[in-house]
Amino acid sequence: MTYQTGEARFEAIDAVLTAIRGKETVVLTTHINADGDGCGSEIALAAWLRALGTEAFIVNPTPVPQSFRFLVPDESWVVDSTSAEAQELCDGADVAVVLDTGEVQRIGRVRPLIDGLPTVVIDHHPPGDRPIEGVSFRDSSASATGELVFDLIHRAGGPWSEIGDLAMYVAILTDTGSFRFSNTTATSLRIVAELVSRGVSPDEVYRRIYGTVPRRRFHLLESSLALLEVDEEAGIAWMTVPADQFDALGAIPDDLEGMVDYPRSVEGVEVGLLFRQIPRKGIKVSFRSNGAVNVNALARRFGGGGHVKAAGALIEGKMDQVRREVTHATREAVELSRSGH
Ligand SMILES: [Mn+2]
Repeated sequence: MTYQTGEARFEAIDAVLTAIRGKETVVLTTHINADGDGCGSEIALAAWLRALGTEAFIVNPTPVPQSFRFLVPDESWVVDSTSAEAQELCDGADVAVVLDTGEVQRIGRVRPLIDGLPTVVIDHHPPGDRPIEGVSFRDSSASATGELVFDLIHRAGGPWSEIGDLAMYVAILTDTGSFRFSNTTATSLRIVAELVSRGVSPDEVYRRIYGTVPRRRFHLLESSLALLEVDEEAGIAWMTVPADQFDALGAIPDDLEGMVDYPRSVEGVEVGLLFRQIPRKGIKVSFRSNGAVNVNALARRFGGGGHVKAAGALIEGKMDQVRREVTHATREAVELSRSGH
């Protein structure tokens, strides 16, 4: 666990503040297929930097998902990483900040863009095999990177902004599964309490994120649930997203958000898995653990990674074969945990 406490924590925050404060242009990025925490953290930090007079731009390896576009106050904040403008912007920037990941391969096409820049990492994932070099503020005990951005702004003494408060709230809300997952701590709740007291409306945010589900998502869920398999004895369950339905419905990766919670939430299940075929790339597997099994370690065996209770991997091969191998390894991992190892 990378948990910077006491003085070390303040030193890490101060080093980040020194690296990004008073700069003319800062580029912010996050991991491929940004989630609520990735988007929320970078928008909150961008809002803070902009309030201080810094030109802050978001350059992500993949577009900001539709469900989090409402956080972007102005389209000019976001620059398409495939555009010539992005290259020009990065060439002229003072520093790059990577949020919600610390791994080189997770920032995809943005990596060459920021290669020559001093880099700052703000992240709550356990460190991976290919860490991004630079000044860093990491804390894997934080529920969300949004918490770390909050700490940073707090240490800096503000300024706080309406958009920043909303973005940090969304970051923590989504990464804690609406304050249900085990990463929800007194600290996360204290932070969101402060955000709510400053004006964030939990009800409004909830409707914005969870009350605007495109209809196709229910059809995709329906056909995926039809493929739910449970091995009660082994304590594992898995679901497969049918590729033909995914295409026929015009679904996007966003539509799979939270789907792995279905197999995970089956009574008696320790690990839930979701399988999806990605054209020309292989099989994307999501791992969710109820606590006994470290799925970060499990996913790493297949070239992936993530958190102890939530991880993913992209595995080359055919669906049947990958599913067989992964469910086999998962059964073993559950068995091992049950035998007390
Ligand atoms: Mn996160």
